[in-house]
Amino acid sequence: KPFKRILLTGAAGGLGKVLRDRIKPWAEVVRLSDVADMGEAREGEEIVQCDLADKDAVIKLLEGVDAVLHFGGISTEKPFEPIMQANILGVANLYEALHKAGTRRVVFASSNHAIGYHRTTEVLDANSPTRPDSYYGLSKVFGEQMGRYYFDRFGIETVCIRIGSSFPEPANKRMMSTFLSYDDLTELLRCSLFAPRVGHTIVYGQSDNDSTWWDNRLASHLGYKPKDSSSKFAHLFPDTSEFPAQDDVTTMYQGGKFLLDGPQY
Ligand code: NAI
Ligand code: 15L
Repeated sequence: KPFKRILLTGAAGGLGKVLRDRIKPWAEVVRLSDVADMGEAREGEEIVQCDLADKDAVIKLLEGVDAVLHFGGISTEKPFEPIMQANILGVANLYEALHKAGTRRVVFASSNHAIGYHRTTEVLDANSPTRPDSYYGLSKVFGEQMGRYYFDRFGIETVCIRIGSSFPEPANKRMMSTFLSYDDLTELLRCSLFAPRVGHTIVYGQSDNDSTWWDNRLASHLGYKPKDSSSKFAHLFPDTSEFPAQDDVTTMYQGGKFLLDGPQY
């Protein structure tokens, strides 16, 4: 198998559960971590339950790890304090630990909420300015920049995937543009782990949707070719009224309903 050991953080989460079996072909050992319970270790797995905010625990967690899929952390808007612990301190601990361990590559589950304050009438690429729509989005910007700093300083490579909406199917009309199928997510992770050189790459995690706000040409070195499209779910949203609706911020801005929240300091 290509890697001796890869680490998946956030293994008890929605995407972690989906990925647990799918990433097995890529490593002799898959180390799974989360602050929540992950059940028993199965064949070819190691389980390490810990809080990303616990520096000593994270330093141990990274020992012997060749590559990281970093999906752990808070995944929606919350007050600043918990975001700071899990997503800001957590990602700082992670990078320091992987530098100590000699780990060479990270795939970071960033989010569209790093750019959520851009309008849905714009098309963005990897060079577009970040425009976080929440403390959550800000913490993803921090994570992306942590990866950039550790690449410039130490040559540790990171692919930041600004995931759109990765669920079994789109839940609303916005997600027709942001949808990322589980198969395409898996393929994007595979490309991110195995492309020969990624440096510090920003890529938008989206399927081949008919409507898109994101242009991935600047990440073409990953070789990612999505196979799915949200179009097969179009029948779920028969309402053909204008999108974006000018009186509805959840359709005017890419971050959708995150625009309605916070900040709750
Ligand atoms: P989730 O909330 O289901 O999973 C996140 C996991 O991280 C949970 O199991 C949680 O226990 C764990 N976690 C939280 N705080 C922690 C801490 N302090 N220490 C250790 N573990 C901690 O979220 P989901 O949907 O599985 O997302 C996974 C990752 O992908 C997240 O980083 C999220 O921000 C990102 N993402 C997901 C999107 C989606 O559409 N599902 C869209 C954009 C980004
Ligand atoms: C995210 O970053 C969240 O983790 C996920 O729960 C969804 O809200 C997604 O973005 C989205 O924007 O649809």
